[in-house]
Amino acid sequence: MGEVSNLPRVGIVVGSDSDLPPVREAARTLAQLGIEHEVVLASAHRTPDRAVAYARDAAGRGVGVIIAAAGLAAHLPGVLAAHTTLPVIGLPLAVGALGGRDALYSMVQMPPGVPVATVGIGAARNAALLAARILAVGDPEVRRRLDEYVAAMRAAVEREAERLAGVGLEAYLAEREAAGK
Ligand code: RP5
Repeated sequence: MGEVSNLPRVGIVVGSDSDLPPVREAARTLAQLGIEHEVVLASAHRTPDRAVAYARDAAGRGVGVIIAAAGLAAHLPGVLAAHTTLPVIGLPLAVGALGGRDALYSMVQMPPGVPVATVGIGAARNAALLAARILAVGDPEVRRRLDEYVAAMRAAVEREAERLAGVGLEAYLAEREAAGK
């Protein structure tokens, strides 16, 4: 798959470098779809000026969607959304004593007027796929790649369903375990 564009079209913003491992799957999914992206460290609390500057400049730099990942009292997506009209996808991370519920609620309960589209706790792949779906509205090449992605996913499940029907539960589970799943 070649690249759709050389400029980053999705900005993945994390609140801490400790958030980088869980967002890796978002970056990999975007790469799989050939969508240029950048990963940026900017905290709403520790480096608020940096976070605001990123949000203000993003559209002018060609970014079309922002994914904002954070844990705990996760104000990052809301702060970014307050400083841009780009779509912002909140990715709550399972950090700390509340296992990500705090981050989820911080992101999903935005005041009217400043929306954040929030995915599930740790759902990095869905965040990337949602960003791709948003870009696909105005980009047939991204739409084509998403259609291919969905077709491949469907084919994989069809193969699993046939195998399960063929060998039965116990053998299927043994194979699955042997494959390290
Ligand atoms: C949040 O606090 C970050 O998004 C991170 O998930 C959490 C913990 O940050 P560190 O203490 O690991 O830097 O702001």
